[in-house]
Amino acid sequence: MAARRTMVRRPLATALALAAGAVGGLVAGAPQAQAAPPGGKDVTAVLFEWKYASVARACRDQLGPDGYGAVQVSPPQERLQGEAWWAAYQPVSYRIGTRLGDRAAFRAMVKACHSAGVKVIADAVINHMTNASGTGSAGSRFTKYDYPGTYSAADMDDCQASIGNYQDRWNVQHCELGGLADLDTGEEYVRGRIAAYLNDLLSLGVDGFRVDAAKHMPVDDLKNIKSRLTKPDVYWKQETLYGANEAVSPSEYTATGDAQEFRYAWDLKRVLNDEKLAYLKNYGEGWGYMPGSTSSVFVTNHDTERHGKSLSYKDGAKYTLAHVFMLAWPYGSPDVHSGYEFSDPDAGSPEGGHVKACYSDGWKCQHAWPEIRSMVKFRNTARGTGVTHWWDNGNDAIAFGRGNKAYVVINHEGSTVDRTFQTSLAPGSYCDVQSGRKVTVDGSGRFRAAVAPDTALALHADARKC
Ligand code: AAO
Repeated sequence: MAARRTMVRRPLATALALAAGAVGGLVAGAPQAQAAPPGGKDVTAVLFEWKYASVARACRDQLGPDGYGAVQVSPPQERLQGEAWWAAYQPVSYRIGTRLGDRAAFRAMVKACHSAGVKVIADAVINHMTNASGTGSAGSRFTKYDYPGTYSAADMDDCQASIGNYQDRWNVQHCELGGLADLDTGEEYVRGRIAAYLNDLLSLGVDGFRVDAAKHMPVDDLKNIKSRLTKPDVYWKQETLYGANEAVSPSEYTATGDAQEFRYAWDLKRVLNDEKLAYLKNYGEGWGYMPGSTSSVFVTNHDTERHGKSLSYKDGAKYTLAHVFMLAWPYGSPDVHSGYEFSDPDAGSPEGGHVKACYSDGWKCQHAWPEIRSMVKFRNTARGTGVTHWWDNGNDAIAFGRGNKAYVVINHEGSTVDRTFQTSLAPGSYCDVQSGRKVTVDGSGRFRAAVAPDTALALHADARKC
């Protein structure tokens, strides 16, 4: 359905130079995609389907003070009307206006988060448009393939069948994901229109994007679109599910930014449920995952917590301990998903996205759980240090240090682990940020502790007193 393609293609070398030159940033040596939102704090809180006014308050009262580097907000573009959360992934136009807030609310949220030292990552749905028809959340009329003022049928991709074969690259990248109207991102007008939307968000102060359904767009198309941005080095986190023997590989996308390593979440569920924490000793590249320097990781996201491929808040201590591990372990750049209770997997966020208070109306506020929020500063303090003094009991109790900056013990056994741990920490008193208890490290870097079943202990150089 594409109009004759008159795109102006940058020679690959130029695009790579642009991409490489632009994304330099955090990784020493060869220019790499950033493995974190710009700046020295690499933990992102994903406030899933939160109203922007509530996000602003969270930035001020929680995320900033707790040391989160960024907040990821749900798609701001006009969407299907309706309460189901997945309406957010059915774009109607690139106008900013949804149940979560209008342009003014979005702008105010970015300002408030920046004032709190928190960067803003917008979830960007740019692979497709809705397959429904009607009036959108900002008042635009539309039908499938015709979105007046944004796209017409000529801008849709060449295949109007649903994706049915992940072993066929053309099928995955030109047909319709779940029947959603696939945009021809190889076409000049579409590339320009997407870049204009992203540049509009950049003009409102956005610091990065979560690129939805990235693997359904050829890397070259995304490179081209990114090169048109007013900030080509913007943080670019791509949703790319790994699939064994699939035609499209997530690692292709690290040429333009970070790629999400889904196996991290899927395998963590298996290890916490059925295997041994001791297996985590080489977690990351040692398990065949993509390089941590350009990988985005999470324990769960809004899809996996619903279809069961990862742990979820319903898994209790396993879920909490998985977060303690993720935030203490130096692989990748972590997202902490913060959602709401659900029994109906389609249910939208409570109260239209308004968060009166954490732990009310069904809001889970995982980002604020003491065991999780305390590990954000642990991670920030340990940044740049390697793993030292790994210990495990051959089963479900592990411990490891991060240079001379931090040390963590994670006990997923059914009994208390009571022993002396060897660290590289300076002697003195520390606060165990998990329990709030005082721990003393002796002159040889050792401390004795009894760590109860399904709990953790975490010390770091910036928490000497409780
Ligand atoms: C759907 C229909 C619409 C309908 C709507 C309402 O498409 O026609 O109107 O329901 O009934 C979300 C919902 C969808 C919903 C959509 C729009 O989840 O149900 O549409 O909103 O309302 C693929 C994509 C990936 C995508 C995922 C859902 O690659 O990008 O499907 N995720 C994003 C968002 C998601 C959103 C969309 C995209 C759409 O995060 O919330 O959808 O914007 C394999 C492939 C993956 C593939 C999965 C699922 O994964 O590799 O690429 O993801 O299958 O189809 C093993 C395998 C691995 C497999 C994995 C599955 O690990 O190794 O290969 O299991 O988890």
